[in-house]
Amino acid sequence: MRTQVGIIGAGPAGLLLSRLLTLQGIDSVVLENRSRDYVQARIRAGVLEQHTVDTLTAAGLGMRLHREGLEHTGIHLQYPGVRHTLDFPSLCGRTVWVYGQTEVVKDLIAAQLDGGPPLLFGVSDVTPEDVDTDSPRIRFTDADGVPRVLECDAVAGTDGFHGPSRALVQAAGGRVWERTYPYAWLGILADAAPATDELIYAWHRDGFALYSMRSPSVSRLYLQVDPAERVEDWSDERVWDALDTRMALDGWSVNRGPVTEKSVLPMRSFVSSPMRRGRLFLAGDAAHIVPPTGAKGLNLAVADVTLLAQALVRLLQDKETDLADSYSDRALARVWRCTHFSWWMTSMLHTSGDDFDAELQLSQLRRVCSSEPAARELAENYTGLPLDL
Ligand code: FAS
Ligand code: PHB
Repeated sequence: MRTQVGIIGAGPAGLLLSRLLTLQGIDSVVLENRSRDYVQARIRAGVLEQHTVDTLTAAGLGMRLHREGLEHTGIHLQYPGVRHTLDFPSLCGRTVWVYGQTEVVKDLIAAQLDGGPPLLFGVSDVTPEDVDTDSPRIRFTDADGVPRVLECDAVAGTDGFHGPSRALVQAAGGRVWERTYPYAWLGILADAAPATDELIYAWHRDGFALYSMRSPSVSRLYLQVDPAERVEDWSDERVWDALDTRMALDGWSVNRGPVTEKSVLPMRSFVSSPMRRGRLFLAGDAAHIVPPTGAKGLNLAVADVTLLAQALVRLLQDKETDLADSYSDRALARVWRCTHFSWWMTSMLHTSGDDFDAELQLSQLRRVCSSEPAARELAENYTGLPLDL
């Protein structure tokens, strides 16, 4: 098999990269080790920055997003007795959209399978080789158990945190930064109309709580828990009660309903540098992980592949290496900005049981809720900064 860009991983990063390359006349093949159903069912991000919406729309993938997505003009920040609204258009002139990552991936896969480049599910033993040459290849076993070799001009490692690509880059020298947080998120999906117009980020001495949603009839909510907590120790009743406690406000309560999914998500910050080795380029979770408090993960993956698509078109069509050579530095500038913002939001909102920390967090929250410049800094980062910082 031969293609110009071999793409490992059919998450948002790999699928969008393939789409963007196709629109520029560059052919690719996407290799995914899971099944289509598995990939489409993974419940993950929910908030899209405007540049993500614009990128998907420009790539011809915005129809359902504009029909079913929910445009949001702000968030509520809450601490006991106060629920303060940050109005994004007045603070920074931008909005965000609520449209589940599952839906983004379904739209990307549907477009790929409707006349797009090859997308192979259920592959195994995926091994990139000769990435330090101009003729790398990817060895893999296809879904029928047949060993294959995909000859390429470039390889995109969009295989997420547990994929094989990052290790290849690290083996050639590079470094990683990692911070594991002393808490996790217990997330639920519920068939319940959201009891709020905007997302609620709530600080409470018992722990952080987040009220999000997927549609006018489906709520997505999260609770800060100890990383060792087991899902089976949290009955639906216990979850709803904790959410009501942590987001309590006179005359208001969480809207309950049948819980359809419940899981505990670990929280870490992780950055791997550089995001390139020869003709192997990393993008998305393969290179970085942010705690989901800042709603950056998916949007950062989209920003990476927007830059990477530009670099690969320049390299493979114009035979110019300038954008390929600057890709890692340009991408990492945004990665560190989003890593800082996600750490800052997480540190401000998640309690440690320490009273000194609590006073610092409450002071920071009061500052953001009372100072327009402080609120603007949050709004600009949350709604998404320009592609090139
Ligand atoms: P992905 O991990 O989505 O995709 C990588 C793909 O590569 C996967 O399909 C995987 O199966 C495949 N792969 C792996 N190894 C392979 C191999 N050897 N061969 C072939 N294929 C291979 N972000 C937010 O903004 N908000 C959230 O609330 C949020 N919640 C999250 C919850 C969880 C449990 C997780 C894990 C992440 C969450 N994220 C959230 C972050 C998430 O949205 C990621 O940022 C996003 O999925 C990144 O997309 P990709 O880089 O494409 O990686
Ligand atoms: C979600 O809807 O899943 C979501 C929203 C905002 C976040 C994290 C997750 O910060």
